[in-house]
Amino acid sequence: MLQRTLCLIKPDAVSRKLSGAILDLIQKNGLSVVGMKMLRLSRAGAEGFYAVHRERPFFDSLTASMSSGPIVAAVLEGEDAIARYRKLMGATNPANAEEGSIRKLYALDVEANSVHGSDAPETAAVEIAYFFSSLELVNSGQ
Ligand code: 3AN
Repeated sequence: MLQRTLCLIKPDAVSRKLSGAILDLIQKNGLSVVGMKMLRLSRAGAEGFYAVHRERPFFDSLTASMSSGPIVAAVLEGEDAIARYRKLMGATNPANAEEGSIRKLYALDVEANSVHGSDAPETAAVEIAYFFSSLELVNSGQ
């Protein structure tokens, strides 16, 4: 099934100039970029994005780090893009991430884990709309 998913390259990775390397891995994995921008989230913007985690003990620190510097937001498209990109990201904690995954290669720790990816079609739709209007997305031709 052709799907779209939201990719965020987090401040820890953008600040270490890893955006190009991460996008290269994503594209070599066969996923297409159909929208992309660089922006800096406000604290309120990060809190809105991670609202489902509001009760988690790491919420304050996560939203502080996500608003600490620029991020790259991209919409990825491809067959089974959601699961394929989640596999390419690797486990949330880089200590458990698979060899060759983005988090194994680049994440610093469980919080500064370099990338975000939507976990289901419903969350992908909400998360893509958080950053992009339909006018900002192109057709990959797949
Ligand atoms: P994933 O990004 O792998 O879907 P989630 O949705 O459980 O993981 O967590 C969202 C984000 O919250 C993670 N990307 C990570 O930055 C942060 N996070 C998750 N678990 C922890 C934790 N135990 N301590 C600190 N930050 C965490």
